[in-house]
Amino acid sequence: MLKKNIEDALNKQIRIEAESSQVYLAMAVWAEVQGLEGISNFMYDQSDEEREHMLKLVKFVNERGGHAKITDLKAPEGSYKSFQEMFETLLKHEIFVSESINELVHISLEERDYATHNFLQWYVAEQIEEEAVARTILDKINLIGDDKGGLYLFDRDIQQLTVTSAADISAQQ
Ligand code: OFO
Repeated sequence: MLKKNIEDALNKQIRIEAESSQVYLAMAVWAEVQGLEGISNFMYDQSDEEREHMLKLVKFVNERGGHAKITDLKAPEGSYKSFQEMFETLLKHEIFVSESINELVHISLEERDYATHNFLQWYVAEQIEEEAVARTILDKINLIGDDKGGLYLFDRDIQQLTVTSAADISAQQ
């Protein structure tokens, strides 16, 4: 059975993951409107992944005798001055999510809830990867700057880039 404060903290994370899905969705839509299909598809896929992160938490809370809360969500920003700004926003957001997961891990240890602690390890690893991918993309975008041709090529290659960096990261583990 989940302790109340653990249940509340997990429910807070459910909301954060749902909001993350919305953040990526808003970015997917914006990139699509700008005509950059590769970036847009990447964002749509990430949005689905965030929904899965949320569902995993929902199932865990319910399986442990809690009640997962489905709440209203904060609307994400829907437009950006540039792709650079969009990816900066994204990296900041992922850092915020990592901090939130760290806080949850901390609470689970304080409460000696080792089942929750164990469950959260998947999120810890996932956040390392998501932050690394966001950083890699931002580095590339910063190099490209305002060069339209560079952005076009990047749009074509983004899927490959993220697949490669995820593979690099798992090879390091
Ligand atoms: Fe759910 O990992 Fe990103 O935010």
